[in-house]
Amino acid sequence: MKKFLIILNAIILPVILCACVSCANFQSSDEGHSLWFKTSNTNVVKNVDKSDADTASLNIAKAELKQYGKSEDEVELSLLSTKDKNIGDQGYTIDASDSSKIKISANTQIGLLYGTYAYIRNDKTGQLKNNVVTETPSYNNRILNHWDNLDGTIERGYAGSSMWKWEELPNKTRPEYEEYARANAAIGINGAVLNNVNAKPEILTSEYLEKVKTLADIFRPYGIKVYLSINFASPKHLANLDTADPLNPQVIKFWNDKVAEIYNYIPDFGGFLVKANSESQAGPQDYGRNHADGANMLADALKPYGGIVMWRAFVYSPQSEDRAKQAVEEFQPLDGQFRDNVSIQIKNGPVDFQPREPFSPLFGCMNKTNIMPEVQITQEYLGHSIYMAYLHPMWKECLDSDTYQYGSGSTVAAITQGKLRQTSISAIAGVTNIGDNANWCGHDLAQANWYAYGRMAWDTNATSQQIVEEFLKLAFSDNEDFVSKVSGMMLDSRETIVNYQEPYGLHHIFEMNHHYGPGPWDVLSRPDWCPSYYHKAAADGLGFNRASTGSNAVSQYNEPLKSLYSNPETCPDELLLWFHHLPWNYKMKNGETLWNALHHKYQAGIDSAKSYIDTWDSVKQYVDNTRFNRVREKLVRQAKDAIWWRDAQMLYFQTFSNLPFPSDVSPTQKDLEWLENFKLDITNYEAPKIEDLPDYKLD
Ligand code: BDP
Repeated sequence: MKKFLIILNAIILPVILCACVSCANFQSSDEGHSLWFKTSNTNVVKNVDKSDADTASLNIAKAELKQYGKSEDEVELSLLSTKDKNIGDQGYTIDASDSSKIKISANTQIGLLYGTYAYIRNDKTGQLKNNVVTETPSYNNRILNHWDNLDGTIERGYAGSSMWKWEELPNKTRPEYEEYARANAAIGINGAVLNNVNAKPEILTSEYLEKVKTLADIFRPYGIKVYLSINFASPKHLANLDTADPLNPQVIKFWNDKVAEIYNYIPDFGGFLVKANSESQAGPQDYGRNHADGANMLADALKPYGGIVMWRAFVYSPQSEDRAKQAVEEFQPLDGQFRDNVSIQIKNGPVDFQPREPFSPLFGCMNKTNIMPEVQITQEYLGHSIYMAYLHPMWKECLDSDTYQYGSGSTVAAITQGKLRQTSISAIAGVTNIGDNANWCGHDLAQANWYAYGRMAWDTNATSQQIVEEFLKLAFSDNEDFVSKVSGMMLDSRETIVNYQEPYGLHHIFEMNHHYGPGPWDVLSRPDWCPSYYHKAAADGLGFNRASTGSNAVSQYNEPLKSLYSNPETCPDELLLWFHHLPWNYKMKNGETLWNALHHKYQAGIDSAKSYIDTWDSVKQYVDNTRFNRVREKLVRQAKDAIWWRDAQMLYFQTFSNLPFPSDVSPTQKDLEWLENFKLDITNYEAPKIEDLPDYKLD
């Protein structure tokens, strides 16, 4: 018997233990639905009493701690009776100096909820410090923009259909609504614009407002306010007025009445997001008025209730010689004319969410107007839900950019957070990548972008590395080998996409119908929708001349950037062809010709994309099979696409450069004629099917 026990100890137990250790590395195969919670069992939280607004958020916080296995003796939540100014109305203090009795305190319930999520996150990811930490958010309003249409499609959405089942609401709700709210609260997101910026007037009918109210009621205990995108011509569609002129008394009355109705349904409604006079949307310019006239009319209607207007600066017209200049041209002259409850919502770059753009110069030239950044979480220009692209480095590049508006240190983040001048709105917006797919975001690793957006909006100083490591530990595994390998490839992924799609400042060279894959040759009805408008490939070279000899877009930047960007010798390599048109044999800083340097960047992109497959294979043991296989299939496709991009761009450019491919790059697999004739049959509401993509081989 004893002998048997010894054998058991020596052989069998280690095997069992070993099996359990490797079990611990595996997540339950829930198709990634549980996001950063590791378990989709949310019953404890769902079943808490949320009927009383004064205790609902606190009850959720308590339930989260319970679900995490902590008693009230181990972690104490205290609502401060004397307000602590340093904490504000969203912040919290975590006192972990005594690890047997953690104290979380805040001025508000929602502060306690955020503190609870932060405590759990820090504890799970090994970041809990044995001291007292107070945290407040970088931006007060951390908003998701859903580009969801009322018919269930999502503009530029690649994770299925809209989560909002309008046809079922308000009578039927889905568990996902609350799961969504919880997932957001856990990363600090506190606002959601529910519908597409290309808005249908119907969203403002009472029928829809009742549905919106139902969602708002579910989100409220999690601290999430609801906002709506509006169609500027709504008074014409909904009230049969023959105008939507913002100075017309009947139009003003329409909006005042509508806003009163909305607040009747939703007392804490956040406000409106407006896309006006952009891409055929109605706007004040249709009536000879300007953006301030339009925004202020809406702002006045919202003001008594505390609502805000987020007025988008995404404007361009076919007449403009350089689309990149138009936002500054239209908005800068209006600086100081906007109400204090208006914020101008500015895309990170001056064109349109390209894999790399310089920051929009509009961030550095408004002195008396609230402005806020808009980033894109959905991967419209970065491979939809097929490419692995961790986007935090791209957004942070913009937020950390120095505009020099008030001297050195005038970063986009500091300006938009109101650190350098008086502002009355502190907000940031991110266009979501969420749909009704079981894993929410299409690509399992694209959840990292939703996560990173929330964490960044809360803390703009957190590094890309810290955030991706947190995500991987929370959503996959905290195994060190796994985290270091996968975070490495994710941190690198955006630059890899820049390299194989549009290196050295090239931009907007997509198949223009759906923005997936290359289309440098595309010809469309509007010149500013054609790739050739942006790359300007010709016998004499490549790139857009935005220096003083060209469109002079450089003049919209403050010194020293204006001089730096003006001269190709000092312009950063990564923005070279954004600002300059240069000969094919232009000598680059590294001594290569432009032609060869382009080749080598594409090749670097191809090589990195291929290497991600090996990296992923090397962590197979830490990932459940479902997610492992799904991600792998996409990584393989991404590497093939990298070659496709190179073939298309460089063979097309070769028709102008007439130069040979260098001998040290991998061979092309398709010819130009084949590539030009290849067409993907998809709309701007879906990602392509992998089997429909060009047949490429990886060696
Ligand atoms: C572009 C998209 C388009 C959006 C537009 C916008 O291609 O679908 O409607 O931005 O931001 O990137 O309004």
